Amino acid sequence: MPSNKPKFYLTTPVYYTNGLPHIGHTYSTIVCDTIRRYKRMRGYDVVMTTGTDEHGVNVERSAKKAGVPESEFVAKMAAEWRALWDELGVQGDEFIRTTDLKHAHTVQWLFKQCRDNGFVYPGHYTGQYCIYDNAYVDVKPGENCPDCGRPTETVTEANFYFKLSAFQKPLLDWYAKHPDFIQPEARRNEVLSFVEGGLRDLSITRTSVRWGIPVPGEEPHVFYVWFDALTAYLSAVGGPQYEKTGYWPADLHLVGKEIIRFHAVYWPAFLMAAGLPLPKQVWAHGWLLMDSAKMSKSLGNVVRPRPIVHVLGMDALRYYLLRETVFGQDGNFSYDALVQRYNSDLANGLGNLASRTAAMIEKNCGGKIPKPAVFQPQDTALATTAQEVIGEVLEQYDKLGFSLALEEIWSLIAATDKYLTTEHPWSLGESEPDQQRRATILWTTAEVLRIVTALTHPVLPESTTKVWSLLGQPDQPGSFPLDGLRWGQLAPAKPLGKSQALFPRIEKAEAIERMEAMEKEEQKQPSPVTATAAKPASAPAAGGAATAAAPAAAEKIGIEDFARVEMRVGQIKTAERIVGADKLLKLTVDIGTEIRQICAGIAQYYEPEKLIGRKVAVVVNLAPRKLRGVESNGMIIAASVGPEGRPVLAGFPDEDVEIGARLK
Ligand code: ME8
Repeated sequence: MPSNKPKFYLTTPVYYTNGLPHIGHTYSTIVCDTIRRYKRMRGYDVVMTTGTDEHGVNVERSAKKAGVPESEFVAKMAAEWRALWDELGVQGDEFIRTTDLKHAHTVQWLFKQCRDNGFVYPGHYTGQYCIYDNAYVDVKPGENCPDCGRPTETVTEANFYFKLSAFQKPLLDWYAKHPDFIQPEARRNEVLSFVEGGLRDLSITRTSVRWGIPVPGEEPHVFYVWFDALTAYLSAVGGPQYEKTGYWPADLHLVGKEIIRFHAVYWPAFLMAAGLPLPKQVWAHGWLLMDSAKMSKSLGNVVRPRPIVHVLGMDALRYYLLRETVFGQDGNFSYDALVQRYNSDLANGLGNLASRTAAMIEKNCGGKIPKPAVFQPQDTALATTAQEVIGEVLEQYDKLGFSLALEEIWSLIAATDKYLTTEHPWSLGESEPDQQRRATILWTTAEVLRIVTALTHPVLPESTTKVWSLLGQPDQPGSFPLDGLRWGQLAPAKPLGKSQALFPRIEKAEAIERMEAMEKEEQKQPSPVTATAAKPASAPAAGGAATAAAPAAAEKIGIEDFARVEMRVGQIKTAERIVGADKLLKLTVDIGTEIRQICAGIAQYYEPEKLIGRKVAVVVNLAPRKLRGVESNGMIIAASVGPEGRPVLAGFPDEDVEIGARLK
């Protein structure tokens, strides 16, 4: 049955698979899951996508290091990411992997739309590339990446360009017309000034990378990471058939602030070029810091979510992350603050209110929700506060103001604790008026608890489900429509449900010690891939372009794979040594159709002058690259002989072969 509810589609970033999740990734995912649950409770038909970004040089290298083919590496890592989100109660509806076939088709389709509309052209690019951030960076050779501080590499390659420069005005018009497109305000200003400063065309394919989605008919080009990764948002909800699912355009892309530019500039430009609808909003949150630095795998200052969940429970982590940091700003992580919040807000706050309310109703009202009698002004004052809190919390949630929303809810809990202290129902006697007064107080308290439970459910899904059933409420709190939440809906006479432990108090030092010990154990664990890897990966075929569904490198290849390597007979025209590179010779080689410059690592074994006129076997469709700063456009085939790998040039001693003849 098609749903007639309004649709809401939101996404987390698709995370790199060359590492495992830390609580920075967990933060984005938990926020999305909270919004997803909240929107459901507001009557939306919600789809949330998360997933993994599995292509690129980093994965090639990590897989090689682990000694497994890339496909095996990413499959194991993606499974780890998925398992963790399950453990954290994250209810992602779609888990997209960029190695999924449906994703490859969507990327290829999107490229075709952009190309058919005249926004793609072939070219060459040389630049400094940061393989860790998968981006060209604006620095000189030898300089480090300005974002992450790690070394950059000089890359020269043939590629396809996307005419980003054509979108400066359309993007600025779009931002002006949709002032909420980029959030928060500071990020919007940052993006505006970047776009106002002028946009350079963007390289969207690579020939130097094997592990990627092939550009159809243009092999060995594979798609550049961002053209590939961003498209995952669309692939997850129908790709080319997005109109059938009805979830595109996305309502919200939630990302960390370091990737706002890709989402707020490149992505809308790709979509405009393809004539597709644009997402409604991109929200860039701040970073979780550890000792004032961004928590990141490369800095090694990460905290993993599992030890926290094991010691304090998943709701404690969710609560801490959403309460402690104002959404949009950076926030420092500390175990001390985490346990402090757990004890004060969850154990002594919500947990204590729930258990004492249930215990008093159990003891005084036969375990059934009491029927209130006459309300006193102090009861109605609390009712008014609760009703106001409902409105304010919904407003804050709508603005993603989680910490303010939780603050409001906890102020209601504090007001209720105070109310109980002043009304002290435990000191009332057994007279009829006393019993009636006690019933009114306890009903009022239970009603606050019901409201608090419904309002906190998106953040604390596990514990609120327990409180909901403790209050004898039907179904799950997640199916309660928040639009209809009002004071006074708690029906009397319903028996209480089973009492379950919520947030047992914990000694701070002991909790921290346990979490830190587990964290150390986790860090010591081998990667899930190296732990089980058995097969060594073989070296990639020269010039071959692996596809997303390509067989593992160690397996046998089909003739069609071999046919991709174009080898021809070439004749060496000139040969010279390269200053500062004692192993390399710079050659010019006639390959029949053109003269190529090729560098060969044979200087220690061949005199340059003796090579002139020699016929050699040349791989001619290899992407150009620089060796010691000298461009090499092809590869000369040589046998590698003996333990030191002495090169012996392959040749044609039996017959005078024609220059340019193809080797098969
Ligand atoms: O950038 N604090 O993937 P990624 C808060 N694959 N959030 C953090 C964080 C921290 N310290 N560290 C990571 C990529 N994050 C690309 C995305 S999307 C089409 C492609 C979160 O694995 C935050 O959401 O590096 C950040 O943007 C994301 O993880 C980066 O994940």
